[in-house]
Amino acid sequence: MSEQHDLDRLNELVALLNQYAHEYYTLDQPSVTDSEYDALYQELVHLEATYPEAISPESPTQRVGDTTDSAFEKVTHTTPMLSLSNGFNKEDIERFTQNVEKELGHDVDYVCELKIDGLSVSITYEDGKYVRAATRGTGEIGENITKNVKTIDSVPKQLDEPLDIEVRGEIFMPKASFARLNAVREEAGQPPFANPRNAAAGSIRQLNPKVTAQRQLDVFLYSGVFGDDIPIHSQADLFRKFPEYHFKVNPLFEVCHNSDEIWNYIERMSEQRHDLDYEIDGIVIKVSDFTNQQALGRTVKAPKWAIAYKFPAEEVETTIHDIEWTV
Ligand code: NMN
Repeated sequence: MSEQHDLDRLNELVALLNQYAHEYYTLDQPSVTDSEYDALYQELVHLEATYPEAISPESPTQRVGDTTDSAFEKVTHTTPMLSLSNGFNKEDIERFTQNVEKELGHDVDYVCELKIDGLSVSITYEDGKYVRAATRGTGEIGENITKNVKTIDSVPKQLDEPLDIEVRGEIFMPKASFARLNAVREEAGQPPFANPRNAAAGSIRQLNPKVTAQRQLDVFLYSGVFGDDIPIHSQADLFRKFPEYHFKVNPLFEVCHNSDEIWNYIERMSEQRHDLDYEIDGIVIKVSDFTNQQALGRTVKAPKWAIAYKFPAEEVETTIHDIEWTV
């Protein structure tokens, strides 16, 4: 293929993926499946590696999410909310652990956790009181969804101690709530939601929090921004100690020591995933120790101390093009 052909394709992919990101993040109406999006994204990553001078700041590889032009008030994140680099097979996981250990010069503990298929949220407490919740948005600026997140029962509104802390995690709709919601909608002659992620995103970005309150959303928290007054120094600490603060975490995390143990966790969870009462789309692997995380740093859009393994597309995947969308 000629260089011009490659560059034309590169520009075409930037435009196409930006359109898909807008449909997915802002409109809550994706027109392609995640696997289709991920395959095009990887094609772009490879073209940009060959032609680094053609990388534009508008490229989806250079930015998080989509622009936030919705009716919601904007919130500036004090610490950016990043994306995660993706992996698709055992070799990608091995490359990740090799890079980490080469960069740090020693072995490390990793924490494996389920990648919940919902939408990221940041929740801020001041003096122990729930004060603000925001979507990830562009990673720098999110949407203010304080009133909507307040309707989720598992989100504490008052902590036992007067702490200043921001917690982050994933809002999702359990499969049972999703089935009930769609049954009610069909009964009422309304079009069903396509999947729990889409239903959760549509429900949390309602201008009327009373609608959100009826949607039975839930949350799993997996990170935080806090000071030395909170004795959490690693991802493993965080998962063990968050429940003491009434922050809900997913209990199925495990500490692993190498890529074989990580792959074993991935294989076990791939088998169990359909028995869970919420949807997951992969496994997140993080270097556990916060000092090691800091030493590794970040790329323009993702931490270098974490990777998201994405499950392969399933044969029975719904054809997204046939679904009528609504929020
Ligand atoms: O939002 P982040 O953390 O960057 O995650 C990206 C993932 O979100 C992608 O790997 C993809 O699976 C999904 N996504 C899907 C679409 C779509 O149109 N189906 C668009 C953008 C992102």
